[in-house]
Amino acid sequence: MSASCVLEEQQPSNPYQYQNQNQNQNPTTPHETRIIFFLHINNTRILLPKSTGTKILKSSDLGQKEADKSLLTSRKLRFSLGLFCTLSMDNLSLPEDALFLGFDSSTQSLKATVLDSKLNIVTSEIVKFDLELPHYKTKDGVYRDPSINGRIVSPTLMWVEAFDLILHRLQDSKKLDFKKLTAVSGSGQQHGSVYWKKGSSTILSSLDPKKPLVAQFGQAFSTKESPIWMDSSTTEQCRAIEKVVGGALKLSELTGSRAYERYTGPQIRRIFEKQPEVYNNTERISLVSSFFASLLIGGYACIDHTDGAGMNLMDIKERVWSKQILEATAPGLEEKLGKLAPAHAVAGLIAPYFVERFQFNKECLVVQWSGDNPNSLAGLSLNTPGDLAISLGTSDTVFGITMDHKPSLEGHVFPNPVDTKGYMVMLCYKNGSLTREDIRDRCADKSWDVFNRFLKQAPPLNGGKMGFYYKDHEILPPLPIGYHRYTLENFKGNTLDGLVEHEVKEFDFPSEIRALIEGQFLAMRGHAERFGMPSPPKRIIATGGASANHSILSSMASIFGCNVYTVQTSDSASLGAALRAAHGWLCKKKGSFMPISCMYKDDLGKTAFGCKFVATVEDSQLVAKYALLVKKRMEIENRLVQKLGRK
Ligand code: XUL
Repeated sequence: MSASCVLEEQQPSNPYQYQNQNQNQNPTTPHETRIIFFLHINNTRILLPKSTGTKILKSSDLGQKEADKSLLTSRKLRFSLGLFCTLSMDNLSLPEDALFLGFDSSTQSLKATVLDSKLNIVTSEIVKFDLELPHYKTKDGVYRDPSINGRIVSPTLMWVEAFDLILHRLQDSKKLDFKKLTAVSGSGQQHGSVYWKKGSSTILSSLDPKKPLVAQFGQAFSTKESPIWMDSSTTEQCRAIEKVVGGALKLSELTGSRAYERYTGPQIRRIFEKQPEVYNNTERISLVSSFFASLLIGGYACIDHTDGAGMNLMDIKERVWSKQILEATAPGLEEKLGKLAPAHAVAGLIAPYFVERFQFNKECLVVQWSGDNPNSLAGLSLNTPGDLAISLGTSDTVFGITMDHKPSLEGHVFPNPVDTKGYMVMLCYKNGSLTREDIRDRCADKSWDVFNRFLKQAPPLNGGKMGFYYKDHEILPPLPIGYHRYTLENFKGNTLDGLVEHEVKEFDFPSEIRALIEGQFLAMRGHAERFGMPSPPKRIIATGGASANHSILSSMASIFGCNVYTVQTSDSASLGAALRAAHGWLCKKKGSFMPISCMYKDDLGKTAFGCKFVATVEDSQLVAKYALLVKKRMEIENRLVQKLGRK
């Protein structure tokens, strides 16, 4: 291999990046002068774990033939790909006719994507829960419990039946030769949990291939309803856990997040308190991700480090369960959780059930499943700290990467699923696509075409009309259900001085639609800046259902002040899972971790992971005006939180 490489040593582009704004630090003082390393292989720029960069520099300092000394002094180092690949690829590649399968078990559907060894999509499938499994009577894939404020669950068995269905669909489509499947992995909605009844490991390990899965798991769960990420019924448990460990910031320092209602630890504590018989009758607690991995290996799979960080139970630095927090959550919990494993690790071989029933290759590896947002990070090949991803799905999320964990009272830090050293940072909004659909149905005749027409009809900045739309209890900010609308009198976009806002009952339809879309992005930008994410980002990669909507993406570009890109499929989570399946297989073959970016080789553009440019900043003055609106919005939002927010 003779491709040219450059090692670039760089200060963080934004020295305040990921600085915790909640500790009264002086925001004008850079908190560190840490150096990050990028490796350029032909046209691909890869963020290296700090230690790898240092190692390469050291080996070159010591006189590696490949090193170009003159560039070393200018803080750039040229060397042959061979040097880097001794640290990573060792000439490993995927077998030519191998296939890799990735699932995504999300709130409203189960999806599957198959990749070939060139990382192109072979086929994909989807099962929509409400539509195709109507006997579970879910709405949006969930039950909203009318008797308990904020309680939202999904029927665990529905996920099992959806798995039967999607596997049969893949088989019937004849587009997938199961024998060629070399590895499979998956993505699950984060935080959701499954409670395996005592004795269920025997059910898992002795599945009868003549029967569907759903017929065999009817009695396997100690509660038939899995709490999911939309649940907000555990505020009391959150405060109690934070109190025991020394406060919200302390918990964030330990686990990557302060206590959040949807996080699995508070959910487990609630089950222990309110349904002790369920807790006592449970032999294993899985996340949605490790639950599906368990089905595939016919035994309990570990929880991976990345999804494990969405539980408020894992020590994020050491990547082990925190004994102190386990004790603060529920007794005897460690035994019920099993072990943790890195996201690239192999969970096990495919169970005989799948070999016999679907003709999987019996050598097929099951790579650890992880959360949906971490899988999206892999699917969007996000590997540069200045880039942000925005996922517009049932939940909206904003995420990026960093090499450090700074505790904060807002947002989340998870281990990076495709880099053993780095972290993923994220903000999450509950009012995503379901709220957009609610307003589309009410104001735009249930039609996206009408919605887009109205969005274009109302001018950018919306003549000073601003809305806050919470169809469900919001996560960020922690506000209850409710819609709040304001008009900013005489807003010209030049100053906030003297600006007065008036609360109003309603807007005309075009203004309502623009207020919703602008409001969602203004909030994201305001929170992202407060959390220390890059501002403006170098670029945004958008994904999720609404990323197919150009009018929405063009608003995103104007509000964030940067170019917006998308990838080939809006389902980046199952795509990322298929990529991680291939990555896990390579790591297993190599016997150690290798950077996932080595798999793209020279040309990301020839794979399913190439990015497509979709929207740009058309008017820089508009970006400046939006900056003022962000400020105003945060002011109003703070007041709403003071008045109505969860305590
Ligand atoms: C992330 C979160 C949601 C779910 C959606 O913290 O709660 O994005 O992962 O599936």
